[in-house]
Amino acid sequence: MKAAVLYEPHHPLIIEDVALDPPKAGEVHVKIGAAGICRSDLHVIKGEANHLLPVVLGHEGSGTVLDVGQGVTRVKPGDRVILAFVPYCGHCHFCLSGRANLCDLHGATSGTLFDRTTRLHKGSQRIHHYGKVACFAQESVVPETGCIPVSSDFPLPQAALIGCCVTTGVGAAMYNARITPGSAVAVVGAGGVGLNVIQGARLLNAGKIIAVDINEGKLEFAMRFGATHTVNPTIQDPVAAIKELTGGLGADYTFEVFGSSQTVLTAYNAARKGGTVVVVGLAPTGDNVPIDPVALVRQEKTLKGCYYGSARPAIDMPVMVQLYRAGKLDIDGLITRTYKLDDINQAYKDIDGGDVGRGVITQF
Ligand code: PAD
Ligand code: ZN
Repeated sequence: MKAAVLYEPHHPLIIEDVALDPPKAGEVHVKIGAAGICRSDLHVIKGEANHLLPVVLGHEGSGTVLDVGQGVTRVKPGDRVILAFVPYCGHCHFCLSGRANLCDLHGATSGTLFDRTTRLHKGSQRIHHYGKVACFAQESVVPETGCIPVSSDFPLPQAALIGCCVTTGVGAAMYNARITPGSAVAVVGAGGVGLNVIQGARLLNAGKIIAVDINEGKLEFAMRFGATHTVNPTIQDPVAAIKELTGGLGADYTFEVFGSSQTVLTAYNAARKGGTVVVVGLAPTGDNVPIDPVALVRQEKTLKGCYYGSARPAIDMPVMVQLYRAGKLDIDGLITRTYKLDDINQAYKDIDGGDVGRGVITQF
């Protein structure tokens, strides 16, 4: 089957035929229906995040079950599924304490399936699976717990986006920050994930929602998803501007959704005393944020990370499906470009070049 393989950072993905072994016990063979273009894959392509190579990237996916391995009970052939990039083992401390997004076994087996082997290979060369999803391919084999069933009339591109940017962004607002009605919110980075933080804040009845981005087009687009104010750091100092918009206090909640020490610091400094700073973006490996520990104490800020929207995919993705169906989450409007798998390198140029919304591969 055809897949896009990354052999080396800073090199284009190679579209080629690779072998995909049948699913083992507890695994599911899926025909990929849609795959979103997210910056997390780009971090690997640009060498900003380390990963075992070669790898089939793609972690924002959806598809249809082709066949299942031994013992699989959650899905059957023909089912439509959202693919979760943190499937859960169900046995570790974090799974058992209700934080399946932090599954230990998943972290320990990064790049392979749970049994530490790959189903992907080319001759004798093993090819790794990004996020145990590896959806930049015609087909994939994924853990059963990485399959979240949706009804067969649910659109595949929208399902794919629930697999990452929607759940990550809305979840950051809803499950991690737990924004209270009327609060002032600032979101640094209004890309695919940031727009979902913005619409999550709108859903939770935030008072002010300030979108911060260096790209004017992204700021305009963010207004459609609920931003009430915009700040462009290339034109004004973002911290001063956010303070001015919040009566000199700073925001109750700030979110960093780009991935750099600079934007983390902006989010941190733009939060008011007692405010909450949620870091969603993945900064390059080795990047450090200079935070004054005494100010942290005296200002009682809360600084926290948020992985996969602090969501429990099996429980919370169906919530995203319901909110979309009820017209409360706009996923259709997020999808601004569609691509063929063959055009994947162009798709990554487009996200890095500043195109608004989300691109999705719909033809494999
Ligand atoms: P994206 O490229 O669509 O959006 C990033 C946005 O940041 C763009 O609109 C940029 O213009 C904007 N930006 C760049 N520099 C600045 C700056 N200095 N100030 C303000 N805005 C700026 O990316 P994305 O939305 O796909 O991903 C965003 C980050 O979230 C990225 O680091 C990705 O790896 C991470 C991510 N984290 C999780 C998680 O579970 N925590 C999941 C998915 C993605
Ligand atoms: Zn993603």
